[in-house]
Amino acid sequence: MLNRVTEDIDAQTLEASILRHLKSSLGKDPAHATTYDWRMSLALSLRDLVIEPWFETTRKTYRTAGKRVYYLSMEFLIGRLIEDVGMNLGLNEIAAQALEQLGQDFDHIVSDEPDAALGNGGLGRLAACFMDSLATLSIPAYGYGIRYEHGLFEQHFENGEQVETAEGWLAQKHAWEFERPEVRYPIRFGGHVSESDGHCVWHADETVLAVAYDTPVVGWKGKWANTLRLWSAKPLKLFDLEAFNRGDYVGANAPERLARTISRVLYPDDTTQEGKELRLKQEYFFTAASIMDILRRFIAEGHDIDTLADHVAIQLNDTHPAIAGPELVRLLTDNHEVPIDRAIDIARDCLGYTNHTLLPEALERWPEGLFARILPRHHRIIEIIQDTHRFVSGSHVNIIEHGDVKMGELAFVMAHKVNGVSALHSDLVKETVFADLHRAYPDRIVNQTNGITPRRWLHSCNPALRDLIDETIGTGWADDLERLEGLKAHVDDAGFQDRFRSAKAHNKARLSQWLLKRDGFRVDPQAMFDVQIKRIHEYKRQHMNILETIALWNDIRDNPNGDWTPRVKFFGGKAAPGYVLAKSIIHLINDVGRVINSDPVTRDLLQVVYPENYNVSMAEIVIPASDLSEQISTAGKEASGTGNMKLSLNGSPTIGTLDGANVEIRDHVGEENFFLFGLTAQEVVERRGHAGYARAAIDASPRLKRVLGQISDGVFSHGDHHRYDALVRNLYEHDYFLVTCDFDDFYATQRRVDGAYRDVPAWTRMAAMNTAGMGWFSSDRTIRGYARDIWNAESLTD
Ligand code: 26Q
Repeated sequence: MLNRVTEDIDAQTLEASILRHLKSSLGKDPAHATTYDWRMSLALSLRDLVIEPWFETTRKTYRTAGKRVYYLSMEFLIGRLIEDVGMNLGLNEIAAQALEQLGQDFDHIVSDEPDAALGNGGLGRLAACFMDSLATLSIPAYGYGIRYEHGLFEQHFENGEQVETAEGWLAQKHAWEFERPEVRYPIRFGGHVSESDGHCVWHADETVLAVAYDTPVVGWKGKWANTLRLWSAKPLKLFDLEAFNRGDYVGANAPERLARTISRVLYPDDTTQEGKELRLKQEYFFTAASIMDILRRFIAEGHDIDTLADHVAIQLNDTHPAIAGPELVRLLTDNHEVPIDRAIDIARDCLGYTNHTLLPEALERWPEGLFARILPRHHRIIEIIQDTHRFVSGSHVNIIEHGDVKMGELAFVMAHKVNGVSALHSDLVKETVFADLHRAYPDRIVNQTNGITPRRWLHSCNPALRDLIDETIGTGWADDLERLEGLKAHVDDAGFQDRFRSAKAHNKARLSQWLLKRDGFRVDPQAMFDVQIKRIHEYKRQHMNILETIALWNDIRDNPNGDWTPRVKFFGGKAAPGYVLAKSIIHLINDVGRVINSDPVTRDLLQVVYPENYNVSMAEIVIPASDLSEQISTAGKEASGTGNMKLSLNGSPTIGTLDGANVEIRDHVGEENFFLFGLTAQEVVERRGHAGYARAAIDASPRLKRVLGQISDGVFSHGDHHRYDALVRNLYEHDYFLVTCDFDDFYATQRRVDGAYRDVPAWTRMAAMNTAGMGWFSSDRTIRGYARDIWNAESLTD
């Protein structure tokens, strides 16, 4: 079914449009066009078709004076857009025909597009899924972020070790954006604050311009298109002509260099936070520009400033934009004559804060001295916010403490709702990080379990399964995902099972070919594809997974004629460049892979694959091909996870702990379709109280002891006995993440998986029950929850 905008588009019109763009936008004759030229022409042609719904969205939004949602995020991990936009417009087949007429291959053109990798992992990808759902639900919304020149670094392996190189997606023109040179705000830093008759004046000593770049975000069937507005930093003064005339050629470029630094590069850390000045400047830069833009739009519509919260809902994606609170208070008091107490109340009514982590080392704090130097006016405002909060609530919790400005406490106090991202996580937020503030504001913390967009993560990335679902329960599930329940009636049907298995086999063959072409690596597509794809972290326990792999290898070698289930262990993910232990885990996985993959005894039973540079586009190939989803974090540490949802939705059962959204996934797909193991969050806390728990666990597990001995003996490191000293010592002496305690249960559960996988109909049923049970995890459901419980925003569908 096509929609209003695109129903009159056929292959001929699209072909003509592509040729027109090739000529007028790219300045190329078809005879000399490169893949880039064709790709840009296709993207621009599709972009043309989004403009009308985009304008219509704006007109509708202005007509109904409803609330607008503003999603502030340091990260938007978007990936590629051609296929995504094409899918939403229902035009991918037509585009493929048009290109074929032009002698071009659609898949080849599509894969030429660089990923927009403006994020580290889960948090950034969640923001992208939310933008998709906001558009699909016709909720007037803007995403605000930074237009980084360099997205997340590219990962290469050199002798098995991660090395990073700069990513350069903007080296080519970005087809989807519109530069808005007229939408610009001066963003000030530093200086001092003076006071005259009760009025504060901030005399800054550095100013850069924030310039807007807009990308339309079109929803399902092209009915609605919101805006993703990314800010780029430009110098106020383009060039220091005076310095140039003096002969100071380097100095002449200084203003430009200084400004551009701010939006130059995405910080590649996704947990440990270092108080880096440039990071604070990035946070303030994009937050201040966004708040100014929001206020400008509000005032242009002629509303009274007192009614701001009736028209504006601002969601903070973690604490990274938490300076939004003080900035809004500053603008209301200093520029709009609102008394400060009232300004704080208005700001709070507008703001919501989403927490994504309980790890103490990940909670943002800034040295007060640094903070006051960069943002002196905000520093004062935070002191007033703190006093007001303590006075009103009677709470003794401070925002500024031990010489640090604590962004979590600031965001909490300045938001009318604070949410966790899974049921377990939200409970733990109440019990741990924000226990005292929860007592002071008992109605503030709510839960909004994460979700994923089924358009990108099933409809688009898994055409084989999509077609089977369409034929089994009809279309209409892509924006009403709970319809997948309808598959349950078919999971025991032999015909359905056959087709479900062929879809999986097709996707496994696709991944195998991709790997062979890209890395020259050959995998056995008959084997079970066991997949762990996510950032590398101790708490995610990739090391437990590779230790289990070694133990399995040992057991196969001890009994090569045993009844083994062939497996390919897939790993994918990057480590923060400064995270030494995570990098050591990567090195170990690659070392182990090298040894195991060249062992003729086990070759047909066990392989380890770790393709370089895991990103959104790789996820789109790997996830549909997965048989088993590894979600094995230490209970209580993974706030939610969203890869767990993508894999289960694509018919890949989970082996996992009771952590994050795993708990709810298990409830939805049924406990018999989920391989549970490991300590619970409560047991984890208890176990940490037992002195020497790690050594005790190792002593009780001959299997684990042997594996650790092999690593120390240099079996995987060409005889180098010391390569993994730190890693092994950490497990013996510390093991904060309880790898040693969960190891045996993990190993035993994996062997249960082996058995289950060999019962082909039972396994197929289990995989299909995963797909059928995952409807609730659509990000459409999540966004409806935010709209209802936090934003009080409406969907404007007609
Ligand atoms: C902070 C300060 C300085 C530099 C970087 C950062 C920083 C950057 C990214 C801190 C954290 C992040 C990303 C966190 C993240 O991705 N968290 C994940 O969020 C997902 C969406 O809610 C959850 O599903 C995951 O469980 C959670 O780990």
